[in-house]
Amino acid sequence: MSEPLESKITRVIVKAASKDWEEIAHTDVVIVGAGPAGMTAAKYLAQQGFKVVVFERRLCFGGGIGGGGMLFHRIVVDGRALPILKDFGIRVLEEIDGLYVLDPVEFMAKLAVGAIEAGAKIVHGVYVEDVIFRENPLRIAGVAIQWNAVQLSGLHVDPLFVYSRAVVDATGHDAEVVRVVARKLPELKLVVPGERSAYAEQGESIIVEKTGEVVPGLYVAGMAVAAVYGIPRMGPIFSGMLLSGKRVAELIARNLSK
Ligand code: 48F
Repeated sequence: MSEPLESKITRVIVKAASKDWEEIAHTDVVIVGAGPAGMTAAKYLAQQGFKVVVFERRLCFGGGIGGGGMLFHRIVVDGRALPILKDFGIRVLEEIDGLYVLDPVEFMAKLAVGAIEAGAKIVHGVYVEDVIFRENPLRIAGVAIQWNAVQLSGLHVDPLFVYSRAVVDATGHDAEVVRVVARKLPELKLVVPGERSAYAEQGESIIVEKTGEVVPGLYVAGMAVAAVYGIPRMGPIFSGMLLSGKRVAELIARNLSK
């Protein structure tokens, strides 16, 4: 008797996924969060040949993009982001008063396509709950992961680990990974003040300047930078997110190639 389709579906999915996870277990770069900063970093790293995995706790990508500005279905960037939009094939709908208007749905879809086609792997439904560290000298060497569904259920289930040469906290406004490190590795004396109230022009530029390595092996990009350094928020203008994602990719590529 030939194998019933039901058992074949199960067997094929588990076999293919297991093969994938064997690859994921040891990677070059783990990016936490599939928002604009994380997906931009993923593309620019993967296209240089680095093995990149993005863990996203939700079952979709885009982070804060999808809601536009207070659910009005448009977002904006300034001129600094145009070369990055070009790299991803994202269209500018119009220019109004020096700001370039984008469709958020196209924006998030094409960021994801760009990252995936460059070779990055985006894994949905996975929550990063902790990091791996090594001593002498102290460095971050990967993450502890859990199914987000397990995390939400409150069940006590031990995580699995992914070892990596670099970890990027691109978790947005809460800087979740850096906060865990600040709490669990107190010898680092990290203090995470949280973002400041809105001052869009300042936030847009300081976030890009401060993007980088917080602790050896642990980098921060996007709004997580604002939380780590107490930088003002800027609302639905996304140039800083794209530039921060690209900048963290350049820094990691340089450090890992040394
Ligand atoms: O929040 P998010 O879009 O961060 P970002 O890339 O961009 C911020 C903008 O969207 C916007 C803004 C710009 O002007 O103010 O808010 O810095 O994307 C962060 C993603 O990380 C996921 C979360 O679900 C979201 O999709 N995430 C957060 N914590 C974890 C996580 C975690 N511990 N594990 C896995 N995913």
